[in-house]
Amino acid sequence: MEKAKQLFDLFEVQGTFDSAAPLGAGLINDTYKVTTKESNCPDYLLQRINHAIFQNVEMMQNNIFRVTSHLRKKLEQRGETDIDRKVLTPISTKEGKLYHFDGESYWRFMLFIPSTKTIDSVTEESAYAAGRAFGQFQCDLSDLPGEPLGETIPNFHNIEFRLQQLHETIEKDAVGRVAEVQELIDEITKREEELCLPERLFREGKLTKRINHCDTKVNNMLFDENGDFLCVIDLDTVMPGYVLSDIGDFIRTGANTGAEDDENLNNVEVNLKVVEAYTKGYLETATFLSPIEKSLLPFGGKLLTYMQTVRFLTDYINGDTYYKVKHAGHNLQRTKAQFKLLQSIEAHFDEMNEFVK
Ligand code: GN1
Ligand code: MG
Repeated sequence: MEKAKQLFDLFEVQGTFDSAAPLGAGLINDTYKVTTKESNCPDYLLQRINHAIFQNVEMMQNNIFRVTSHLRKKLEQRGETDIDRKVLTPISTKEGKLYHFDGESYWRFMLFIPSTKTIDSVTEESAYAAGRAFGQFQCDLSDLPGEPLGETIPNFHNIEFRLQQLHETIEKDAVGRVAEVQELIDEITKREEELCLPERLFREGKLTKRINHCDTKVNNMLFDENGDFLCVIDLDTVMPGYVLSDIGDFIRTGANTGAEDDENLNNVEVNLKVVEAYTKGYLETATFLSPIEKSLLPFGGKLLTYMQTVRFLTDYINGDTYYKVKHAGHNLQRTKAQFKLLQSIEAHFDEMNEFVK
């Protein structure tokens, strides 16, 4: 609390600090809501950036600044109202920097968007809205002027790289967990060739990189009191990648009938209605797609679910150094739930492809 107050005074904020309280369910950064005393001053979102994961904070904050400024301009051009609730607003320090480093941690402030909710499970309606929203997001950013955005986490959604990390982790077997997960490793290995397709297409010049959100989990969208879509949040990983990432991560999270870490694997299935609704919304606004990108959209769902299986398993074998965990087997539980979802996607893959056609 004392810390939050000290930080508050370093940033270009309005009003007087009242209180700070933890907020949200992110697996990476620590987030607080900072409330101001005055009712006519905004509240703020304060975050401690996970510097072990986001090693180039300067680059990340610059990306976010460029992206939010560009999105704001697009909203203005469309004559939208209530723009402060439809795009994030980063707050700079009194010295004009987009973050503050206190010698140990990196901190940033954003405007808090009032009267919103996030959702953890979607209906067909909200999936359609999300599809439109993320399609619009990519479309709006497709003409971002200037240099390409930086890769805030190099090779973030590069499946060849993720598999290489997994194999190195298996080699080391740092905490002796490999034997226990051999079956899962075999399942992953069996699919390597198939799932590395986008990287091959990229090398052959058939697939391009565009600006992606790269963390299109359902809970990274804000809705208003009526359940209408407002704003895409968590822009830390906005960077160049394949459009498959964004539809894929949405399918992985929004079209899962269970939880990402569901203990009961019977709960976990792909919800085809949600896939269909999202795809429909997305194709309406993502008007820039090439035929090959379009045809690979369902593959995106498969790829991102596979990639998350690989990433959770890698972290489990590595002794849980990346994701926050609630108990010792948490990453393994997540791995199993993601793998179950992958199997369900595989079983329904033909139907998913029909939606695009
Ligand atoms: C992390 O921070 P959060 O919870 O939005 C992760 C994503 C994973 C996700 C799995 C920077 O996202 O890539 O898909 O957990 N973000 C980073 O839930 O690694
Ligand atoms: Mg997030």
